Amino acid sequence: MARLDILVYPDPRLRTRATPVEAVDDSIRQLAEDMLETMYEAPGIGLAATQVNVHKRLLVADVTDDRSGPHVLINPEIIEKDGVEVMEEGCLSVPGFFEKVERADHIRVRALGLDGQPYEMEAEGLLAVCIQHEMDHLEGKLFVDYLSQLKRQRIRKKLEKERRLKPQTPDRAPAI
Ligand code: GNR
Ligand code: NI
Repeated sequence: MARLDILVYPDPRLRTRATPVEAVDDSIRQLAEDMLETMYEAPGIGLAATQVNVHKRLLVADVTDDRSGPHVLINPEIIEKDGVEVMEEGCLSVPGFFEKVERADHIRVRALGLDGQPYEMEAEGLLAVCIQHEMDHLEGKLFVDYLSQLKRQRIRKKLEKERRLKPQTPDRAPAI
């Protein structure tokens, strides 16, 4: 098990469109496990591979209070959506900001499970919102894209400033 680093807006890597998982193998199962650990530790109710800089179509979610409802969705597709829900959303890649976003409140999703087998699930309320939020990440889309340009720019500027004030962890070790 490993905890992964989460990219923070406006990191351009969050704009990458993820590609389908070709084979559900042990490396994918390990990634899903690491993503669940990272999500629970954060804590968050969902996490898309995009957020940990892996640009594959995989997401995890658990909207329960006691970590009793983990979902792993590989190559997810929404096959039905219904109704409208406005919910205050947050994002681990946009820390500290919460804004209302409108989404479908009932969805039916087809995905591959950790065994590589296709399955379908229905979700409503918070889980439906969460899965739509995660699937947006896989398209390089963030909840701030639904806000006004003014709000989005305010958020971007505050997070850029926080990043400048924070000691930087280099992507690779410096070559001395
Ligand atoms: O932890 C999270 N909470 C949340 C709340 C309302 C709507 C969506 C979410 S998802 C978010 C975790 C995250 O950033 N996933 O990409
Ligand atoms: Ni998010």
